[in-house]
Order: sequence, then C-alpha cells, then structure tokens
Amino acid sequence: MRKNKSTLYSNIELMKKSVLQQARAAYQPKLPVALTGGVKVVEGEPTQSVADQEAIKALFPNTYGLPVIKFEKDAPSRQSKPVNVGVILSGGQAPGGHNVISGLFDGIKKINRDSRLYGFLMGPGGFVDHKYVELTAEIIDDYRNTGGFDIIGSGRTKLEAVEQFDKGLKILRELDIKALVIIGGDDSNTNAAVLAEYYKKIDAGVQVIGCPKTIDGDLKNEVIETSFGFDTATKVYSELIGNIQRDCNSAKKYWHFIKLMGRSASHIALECALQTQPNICIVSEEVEANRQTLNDIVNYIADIVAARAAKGDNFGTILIPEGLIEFIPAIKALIAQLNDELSDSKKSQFDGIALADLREAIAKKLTPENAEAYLSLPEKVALQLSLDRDPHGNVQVSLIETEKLLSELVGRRLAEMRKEGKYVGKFSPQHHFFGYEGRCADPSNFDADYCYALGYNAACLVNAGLTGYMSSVRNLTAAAVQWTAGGIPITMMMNMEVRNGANKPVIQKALVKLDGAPFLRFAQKRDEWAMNTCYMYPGPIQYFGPSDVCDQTSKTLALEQDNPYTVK
Ligand code: FBP
Repeated sequence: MRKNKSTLYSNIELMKKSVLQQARAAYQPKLPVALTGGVKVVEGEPTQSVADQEAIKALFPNTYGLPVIKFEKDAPSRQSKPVNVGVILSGGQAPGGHNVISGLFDGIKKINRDSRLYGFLMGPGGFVDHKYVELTAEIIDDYRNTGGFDIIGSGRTKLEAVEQFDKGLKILRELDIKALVIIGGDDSNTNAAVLAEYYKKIDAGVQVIGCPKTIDGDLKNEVIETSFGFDTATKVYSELIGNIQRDCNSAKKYWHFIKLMGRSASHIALECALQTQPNICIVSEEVEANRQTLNDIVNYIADIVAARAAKGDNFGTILIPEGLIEFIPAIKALIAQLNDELSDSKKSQFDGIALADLREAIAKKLTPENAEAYLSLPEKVALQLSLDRDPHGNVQVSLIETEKLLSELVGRRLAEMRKEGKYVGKFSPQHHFFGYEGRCADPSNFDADYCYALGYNAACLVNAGLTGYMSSVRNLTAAAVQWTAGGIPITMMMNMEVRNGANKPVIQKALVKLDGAPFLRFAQKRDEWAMNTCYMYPGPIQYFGPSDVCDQTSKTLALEQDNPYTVK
C-alpha cells in the first residue's frame, strides 16, 4: 500500500537519524589490502630524528632509533589473547575521528573478540581524572562514518607531567589496559612519545600509539602524508567559498573577505584557493619570507581591487589564513613586546588608565618601530592585541578579526588612491570566518577510509607489541586498497625547539613550503585569477556516485605526489 506523504514525513521525524545519516551508516570503509587478512610485520632500518639527534636520543633512551614498520598481507592467523585498549581524542575536532575509533575497535576485536575498548572522556583530562566509558559494539555502530568527536568528547589538557602519567597508569591498571591510542596533532603526538618513553622506562607494560589528526594539515612530513580531517574540512570550506563566488559573480557588487581556520600554517587557505580559484589568496609563509609589512599586503589587495574596478568589476573574493597577523614581521615583533609589557608581572603599570587613554599609554612603552606599527592599526584591533590574552598571557591571535582589519585598511587605501586619480569604483566589503563549519562535518570517503585504516592499523601496531609509534597509512593518492600500512617511530619526526622559554623535543610543525608543488601551482595561476573571474564551484561533498566524483584526494596531496589521477 502506498503511504501518504504526511505519514512518511512523521515516520522520518520519529527516526533519530536523517535519511543520509542512515545511508551513510551502512558505508563500509575500504582497507589497504595489507590489513585485510593476517598481518606480517616487516622491520626496516633503525631510524634517526630529523634533527638534533644526540639531544633527542638522550631524552628517549628507550624508544629512540626504532625501525620503521611495514605491514604485509599474510595468511589468516589464529586469534591472539584479548587485549584491552584505551583511546583519547585530543585537541580540536577533525572529521573522521569516529572512524579511527571504529577501525581500532574492529581491529582489536579481530585480535580477539573478548578485547575491550575504553574511551577516556573529554580528552587527556579524562585519562588523568579517570573518566571513561567502555565503547561497546552498540555505541560504535551509532557513530560509524559520522563527523564530530562527540562519542567521547575532546579536550586540550596537556599531557606532559610525570604526576599525570602516574595518575593515568592507575586507571590503566584497574581496567587492565595494555595500550593507549592518542589521536591528536603535533603536540599531542609529541606527548604520546614522551608517555611511551616513560612507561617503557618504568616497565609499566603499557604501549602508546599516536594517530595524526588536525584539519590544519600541519602534521605531515616525509613519512606522514597528511593528517586526517584536512580533506573533509577543506572540501566543506571550498563548497562555501564556491557558493559565495557564485553569489558574488551574480550580484557583482561585493568584495568578500574570507578568513579560514588553520592556526599558523596556511595549508587550508592554499588548498581552498586551489579548489576555488579566488581573486586573491594571502599565504602567511610567503609574507614572512618576503618580509612584507601590513601596508604591503593592503597595497597588493587595493591594487587588484582598483585594476578590476577599471574593467568594471567591483567584486571579488579574498582568502586570508587565520594566522596571517603573526607572520607579518613588524606585527610579530610588536606582539612579542606587548606580551612582555602586559605580562602578569608588569601589567599593573597600566592600572587605573581609562580605556580611551590606554592605547597612547601602551604606545609610550614600546620601541619606536613597534609604537608606529601599533598606532597604525585600527583602534579596535590595537585594543584586541592589548586586552584579549590567553591563560598563558599571550595575545589570542585567532580572535583578531583579520578579515575586518584588512578590509578597513584597503578601504582607506582606496580612498587615497581615488584622490590621486588611481581608482574609480565602488568598494563594498562582506566578511566571513570559516572554521567550525567544517571541523565536525561527516568525513569524505577519503577521510572515512583513511581514518578507519589508521585506527585498524593502530590495532595491528598494538598486536605487534610496539610502543612510541605513530599509525601510518601511505601511498594515499592511489586507490585505498593499494595504500600501504605500518608504523613510524615518533622520535623520528622530532627536533629541539624553544617552547615557553625552554628547549623541548617536539614534532616539527609543517608550514607551507614555498618551493612545494601546491604553492608553485597557485603562484603560477594567481595573476590570472586576480584579473579574470575564473571561479570554480566545487559543490558539496559527494558520498555516493562515480569514484572520480566521490574519492578525490585534496589538491595539496595530489600535487605533492604529482599523481595526475587525482589532479583534476
Ligand atoms: P588542532 O590543532 O588541535 O587540531 O586544532 C585545530 C584548530 O581548528 C585550529 O585551526 C584553530 O585555530 C583551533 O583549532 C581553534 O581551537 P578552539 O576551538 O579550541 O579555540
């Protein structure tokens, strides 16, 4: 019997999941062939850290120099003993985290169906404070192929003190957990390496494995091709930018200033530029390398606005990376001095000064160069730099509305150019900031597959008795079945850097390489994109349909690996 429309609608309303969510739950992520049967462990040569070898070796005597591990397909093996594993989501959300956990769950159940998975709640804090939940098949099934980290929540507690490690060990012992998987970015994986070293040193009998997460795309190197979440997040932002560009090209009356998340690195802005072909994209790493001033950037934008206006095009799009302000050498120096003058020990010098006079009072304490940079900023931005500080006393640069700062300064510059007879046109800016819109999106097929493989692979590293390794799945521009799987010693990615005044071992952060293929492709095209309207409209992520449409990697990955299969 045919159901009438209203019955159908109320049936859908009664379901807890949307129709797409239900269809997506049935998606079976693809695994590299090496992980589909029994798994053979192949050891490579011993490794070295990327720099500062002696210092890193001295700090990690028990986990330094381990070999790279590669897994190969083997005949199906008999079940091993059950293993209890703990998992932590650390830092900002990134699409695909739930699939890392479901891959890990399926992997340890493959080892033995009595294995158990415990999720620590709200990040590393849950591990230290013994807040956890057992992740059963019922819970896991509810979260397969979904975005977000809400299955156990995430947090930014830093896991770096021995007291925290010892407190965490108590709950691991209580639950008979033999391995901990930490899903996080460069800092969280650095902490995973420190924890692995400590547990090895005290013979705690607990392995620690890391997984590379962050939408920012800055956890990558010779051996980790990309962090998960970057692919989906940039596809979501590119869809939104494409939609704005279609609107922009229809109305032909606005300049859209679009700031994009990504913390320090400009990978997200660059990837979105490659996908959408905006009129302008600023790359922070280039600004720093060329020692550009804020004025240089403003003039660059204003010149393009004026040149387009001369053709009658009073519209356009500009992509701005979140961390830009920190990369402008003059502002970097200014921020450093402001951090000092406004530090806890010195800030009382400004007590009792009215807000209206604060800017002048602060400027008097600065060097002449820093004072000039400070006073040239619009008042609101200068006050943001002076007032909004994080718990460590640093300026919260991500709160600075760079998109509004730039549009205001470009507006001022255009007014001058108009007086000089260099600009005739109309300048109406619109502002956007994209970040949270993409961090919890349902993972693209790429991220769904990649994350599931990373989690399943982590279970294989646990089964192989390894510790201090990062789960590594490579050859990512090939079809998923041809991906390779294994483990990379985390110490191999480390060097020494000054953090909070002390020399520390850390995983090197990957900024945009100005001699890398993604930037070079952009640099080759940008003049054409500036003057002509070459917008691309990538549209929404597709989960079902031809592989060409659904399984494309990011342009960054494709260009880095120079694989024409994925370069469209
Ligand atoms: P992670 O480095 O932890 O993956 O976080 C990425 C990020 O989304 C950055 O792009 C952004 O600057 C930051 O998190 C914002 O974090 P929060 O929402 O906690 O302020």
